[in-house]
Amino acid sequence: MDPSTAAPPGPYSLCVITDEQIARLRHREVAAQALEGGATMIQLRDKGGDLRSLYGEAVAIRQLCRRHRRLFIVNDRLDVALAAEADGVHLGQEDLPARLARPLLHPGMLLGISTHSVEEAREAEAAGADYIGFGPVFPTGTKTGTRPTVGLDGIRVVKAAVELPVLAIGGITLERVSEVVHAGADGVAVISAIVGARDIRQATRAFLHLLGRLQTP
Ligand code: 3NM
Repeated sequence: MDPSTAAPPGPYSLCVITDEQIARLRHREVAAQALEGGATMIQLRDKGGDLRSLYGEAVAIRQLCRRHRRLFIVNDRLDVALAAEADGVHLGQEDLPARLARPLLHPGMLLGISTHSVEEAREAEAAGADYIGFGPVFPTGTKTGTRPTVGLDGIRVVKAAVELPVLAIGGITLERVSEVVHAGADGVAVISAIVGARDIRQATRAFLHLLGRLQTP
């Protein structure tokens, strides 16, 4: 297909989630390369570092995302999202519940919730989430202690149950994007297939190119 006929990517098309261990780069460097490759959303995710340096990474990535006009989301840390003036926060099922987090956000800030079942997806929607992550769609070695895989059927079922944009997550590779989008996902959230690639920029570009073709009506 002629790339000029592909639809522009929606804001939730391709969320690249940073991981310093996998990339062996700082969060801001992962984000910079993913943005150059066209990622539509960056999620800063750090399970171990100290809060002061996380804040520093968040401010740097916020500036990069503003420059590229892309969304910037902080995983887990509502305080860091607020302090760094991120576009939103992404919370898991073990974090502050969505109904408590929502009123703490500034008006217009995005709230994303990790969900693993239709029940959790409906609850997130009722609590005022703007989008959900749904997974793990496929087995993943990136996150330990994940719930059972939801598979492509899980995406179909959750899309029928909620109106919210659904970002498929967990084991998403370039080879699997097509079936995930055909199952109804509004976008994909990716760690290892992009952040672990030899060339993050190029890997992001390949995902975006494919998503653009698949999402063109
Ligand atoms: N959340 P990769 S799966 C961070 O199911 C995360 O909620 C998941 O990494 C969930 O793209 C996952 O390398 C890891 O599989 C995604």
